[in-house]
Amino acid sequence: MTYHLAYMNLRGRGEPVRWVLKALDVSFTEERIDVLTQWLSRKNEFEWGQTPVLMVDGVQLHQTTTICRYLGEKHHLASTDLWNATRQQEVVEAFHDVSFDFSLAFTARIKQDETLKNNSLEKARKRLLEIVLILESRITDQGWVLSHDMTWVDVFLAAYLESYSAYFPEILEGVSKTQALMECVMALPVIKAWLKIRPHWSSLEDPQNFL
Ligand SMILES: N[C@@H](CCC(=O)N[C@@H](CS)C(=O)NCC(=O)O)C(=O)O
Repeated sequence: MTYHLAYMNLRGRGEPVRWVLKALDVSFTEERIDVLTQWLSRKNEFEWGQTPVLMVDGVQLHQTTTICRYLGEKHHLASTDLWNATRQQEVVEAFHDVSFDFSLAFTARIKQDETLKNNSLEKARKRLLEIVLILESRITDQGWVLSHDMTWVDVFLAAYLESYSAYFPEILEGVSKTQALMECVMALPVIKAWLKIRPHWSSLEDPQNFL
């Protein structure tokens, strides 16, 4: 089985996929497509015209959460209880939905539409403050989302939490289980190693010059 990830030169929706691939310790190659200079000429190569795309033995698999769930289940880093897995997926989708507001904000920034940028970011911030409370209530005493053991869902959420909290650190205030979950995933040797070598934020999404 070969894995090849195609994504933009961004963290964005690619980072959860990268973290899940790393946590599974499977080998994969990655290409980073420059969103400003390469994307438009490459878009047609992708069946659904979007990334991230995971090439699985040369076949394209689209949709961030679908890719991560497939990887988690395939490599046994997943809940085997259908109801728990489904309730975990609720949390996954809620956090993934917020990426839409961030992408709106990025596009608005490129188009120099400050109003849309600020409105989208504020929508993301408010939503995150709500959904982090639901996440907190679903973390078990063992520290994972609706599970005794770590699953791909924890890795996926930790990746988004780490990115989102770089914009809005307040989303981790008062939610100690959520913060601990993120830190436990970040302490995995493979993730720790990735955090040391991964490319810096693209200037497009860097929280330092974004907000
Ligand atoms: N629902 C899709 C959304 C994918 C998406 O919008 N990807 C963006 C990059 S983060 C993209 O490819 N945008 C370029 C385009 O739509 O032309 C997913 O979860 O993967």
